This record gives sequence, structure tokens and C-alpha cells, in this order.
Amino acid sequence: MKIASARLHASVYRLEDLPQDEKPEIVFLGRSNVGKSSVINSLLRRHHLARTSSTPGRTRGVYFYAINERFYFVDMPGYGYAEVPHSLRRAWQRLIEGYLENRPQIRLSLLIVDARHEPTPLDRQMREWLEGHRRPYIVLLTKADKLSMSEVKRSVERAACVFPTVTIIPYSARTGLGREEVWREIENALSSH
Ligand SMILES: Nc1nc2c(ncn2[C@@H]2O[C@H](COP(=O)(O)OP(=O)(O)OP(=O)(O)O)[C@@H](O)[C@H]2O)c(=O)[nH]1
Ligand SMILES: [Mg+2]
Repeated sequence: MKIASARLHASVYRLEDLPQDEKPEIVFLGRSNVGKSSVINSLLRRHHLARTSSTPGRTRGVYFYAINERFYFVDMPGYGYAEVPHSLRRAWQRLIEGYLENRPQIRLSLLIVDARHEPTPLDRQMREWLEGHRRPYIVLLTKADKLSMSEVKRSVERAACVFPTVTIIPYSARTGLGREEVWREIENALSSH
């Protein structure tokens, strides 16, 4: 896809502030610090659009990036970050669940998992939630540049045991591995309505 424009449209911290228009949405989900914001930047070839950090818990709100003024990439706060105060975690949970549950314009979710690690219990919970709610999603095994080719292959096999019916794509925000394949999935999701 040719990216003519990509801009931050809204930073949302309360359900009441979600964008009111009905542009299709592509959602980026996953554990804290796994590389969600970096996936967004690499897909768009914009290095500094979505805030990234080596400190977990960087993405605090739900960020809507308007792409070509036609659809949104939605960057979510990561789950599983223990350092966040309990009350804030509850507020995030309400925001995330409230958003995911009542948003017909979500066309596809990208569940981002670290290629080096086994999917966590929270990743499995996310899978159950997505499948229970019949939401289309794919899995990206990111940071694949940190593994050898044979390790990437093993990582895909391991993920396939947890996500047997789902498209799994090895990805690297550093090298661009998987980029074209992910765009094909996004374009399919956007055009299948
Ligand atoms: N080697 C390598 N490092 C990556 C890759 N993607 C992300 N990183 C690094 O991982 C760290 C976290 O990346 P972010 O994109 O901020 O992760 P996030 O999931 O958005 O984090 P939160 O918003 O805090 O949940 C940063 O230091 C990135 O540079 C990748 O594909 N390869
Ligand atoms: Mg982030």
C-alpha cells in the first residue's frame, strides 16, 4: 500500500473520547514492550510516529493513527506490565475491553508476540477472548532479527500449537521481515466488507 499520509488523530484515555467516525480500524495488541508501536512505525516506514521505548508501559492510552485519511491503525497499551499501579491497570482494562467489545469498525487485530518466547498466559487469554468474540486476527512473531532462521522456524511451530487456526507471520521491525505479508493481510481485511 502506498502511504500518502499518516498522522496521530486521537489519544484516548476514556471510552467517551473514542473517535465518532466509522473508518475501519486495524488494532495492534500484545504484551507490554513486545514491539507493537515499532510494528506500526515499520509498516508505515515512519520511524517516530508511534512512541516506542525500551521502558515497558510506554503506550498509556489508545492511539488512533489516521492512514491516508481512510482507516486507522490503533496502538493499544500493552498488557502484563506488573509495575503499573493496580488502580491504573483496572482503568486500562476497562478502556481496552470497552473498546474491543463495542467497536464494529475493527476489521482485523494483530496480536504481537515476541518470537523468542513462548506465548504467555495473557496471550492465551487474548486468543480466547478474540476467538470467543469471533474477531478476525493474525499473530506476528516479532523481533525475529534476534533469532537464526532455524530458530524462527521453531518459533512459528511453537506458536502454531497455541494458535492452530491462525495466520502466523515472523516479523522484524528492524529488517522489514514479514512487512509485505502483513500488508497483504491488512489490505484483504480492509477490502472484505
Ligand atoms: N531487535 C528488535 N528490537 C525491536 C523490534 N521491535 C521493537 N524492538 C524494541 O523493543 C522495545 C519495545 O518496543 P515498542 O515498540 O515500544 O514496544 P510496545 O509493545 O509498543 O511497548 P508498550 O507500548 O510499552 O507496551 C524498543 O526498545 C524497540 O526498539 C524488532 O523487530 N527487533
Ligand atoms: Mg507501544
